[in-house]
Amino acid sequence: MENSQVNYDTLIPNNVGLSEDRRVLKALEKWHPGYIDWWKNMGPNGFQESQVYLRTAVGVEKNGWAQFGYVKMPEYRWGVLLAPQVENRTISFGNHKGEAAWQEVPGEYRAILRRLIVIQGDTEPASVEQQRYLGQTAPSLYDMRNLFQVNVEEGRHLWAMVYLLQKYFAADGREEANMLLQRRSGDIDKPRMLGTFNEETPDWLSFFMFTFFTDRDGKMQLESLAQSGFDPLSRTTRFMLMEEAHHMFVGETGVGRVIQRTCEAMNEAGITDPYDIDRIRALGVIDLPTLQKKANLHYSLSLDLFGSEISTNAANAYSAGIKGRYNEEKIDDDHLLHNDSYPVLKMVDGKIVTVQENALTALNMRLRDDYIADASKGVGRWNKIIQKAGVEFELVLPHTAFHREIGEFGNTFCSPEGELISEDTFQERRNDWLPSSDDGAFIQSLMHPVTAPGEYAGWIAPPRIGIDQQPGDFEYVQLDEASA
Ligand code: BYC
Ligand code: FE
Ligand code: FE
Repeated sequence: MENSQVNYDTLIPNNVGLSEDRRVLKALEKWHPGYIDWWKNMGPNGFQESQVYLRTAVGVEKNGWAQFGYVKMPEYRWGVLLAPQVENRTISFGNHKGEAAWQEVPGEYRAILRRLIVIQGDTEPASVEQQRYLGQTAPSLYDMRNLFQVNVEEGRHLWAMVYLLQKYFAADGREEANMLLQRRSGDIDKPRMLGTFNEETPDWLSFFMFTFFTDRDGKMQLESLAQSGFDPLSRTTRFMLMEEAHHMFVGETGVGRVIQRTCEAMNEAGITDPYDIDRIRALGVIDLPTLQKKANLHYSLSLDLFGSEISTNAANAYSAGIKGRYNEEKIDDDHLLHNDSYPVLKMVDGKIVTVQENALTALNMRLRDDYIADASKGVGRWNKIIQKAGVEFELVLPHTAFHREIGEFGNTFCSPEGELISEDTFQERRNDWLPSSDDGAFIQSLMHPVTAPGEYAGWIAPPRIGIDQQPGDFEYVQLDEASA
């Protein structure tokens, strides 16, 4: 089928006919060395000469797009891959509902589209920067390989957005593409655009929580952009979503394996009280209350990524046909939302209440609700592991208003249970609810690299199956001398 096979003729693998599109090919070839520089300076620290068992996309069809093999990360075939074009696709929501999807950028929506593409693009390299030192302390070669797989794919997601900027936005697109390589996570002068992407990912538990909670925001945002009337954006995000599934797998199974190991160690030692923290930590595993605190942190940071509950930006993007809802086509309504309302959590007279708001301006809140439902299912699966081990403890998602920076609750203080409190009370209780520096130091004390094939650090259980069906002692990363 046309467009389903990836062309490796040019330096940049692609299924968008780059070899016939000289202008865009040249622009991307010009951008490429800067990208490689960025990768070498800001990508994984060390391991650049190691052979890593990675999957690379060789096609874009649902089955059989991935090929596994050893590759040095700087030689990874980052490419421009769009999901196959849906013939006669029409726009399914907003003021252009029923019209043919756009193959070019409509002039009137140029600014809003560019902004969304730039924000999406900015998060991808940001996450690689946040995770760059983790290879040094990987609990196994399996985990190290998964980290690097996530990293190269986030790099490819940057390529995906840069292609759109170079192809459809001329000079200002080129400028934005360059800026995406200039900003740095956590840099005071030129930070990444969204708050969460300037936070640290200091240890592997944070990495797993991040891929569970923050990559899941990525999933929800990409699902909304996959609905876009701008067809190239829809196609590129649809393909990104296929890669995204693995990132959430890494997060969910990563935390799941930590939980499993902790419960096993408690059972072996005959410890039944999950709050017997000193004794549990002495076993070299991470106690469940600390896992809860890490979850509280990464969940609340991720909720901020949905923007304000009430947003005219979101309403405009929807009415313009640029950004839809999660599962837009499966929703049974008029897909215009002019006369609909949606329940929104708000601060009214010092209380948290539910208010019916215009459904268009409440779209961020709606997407956040969909996100919460999705994340809750994963937390439920973690709790099954605890239950099965016979330990009495339940992980819960904190209240939406807990520890927030953006939106309705950005200026309030709230307990994880949803009780509004004073700032003083919040500060007093902070270390009970969020990881303290002692918690951080304890977790850091466990972060010793384990690099023998088939071996795992004592704080995490081995995975149930290998990547690409490989056996337990498979050498997922062949360390080079500099990294070994
Ligand atoms: N931090 O109307 P509002 C991923 C700004 S993750 C800082 O409430 P809107 C990934 C906002 O920009 C997915 N600023 O919000 C995951 C606006 O500023 P301006 C990334 C923030 O626009 C893991 C002002 O506040 N993709 O892919 O409706 C690893 C008022 O905003 C924040 C996207 O986000 C914040 N948290 O919604 C790797 C999709 N929140 O314009 C990758 C594209 C808001 O007044 N982006 N602001 O200067 C969007 O759809 C929207 O821009 C947002 C915000 C949902 C982010
Ligand atoms: Fe991504
Ligand atoms: Fe991701």
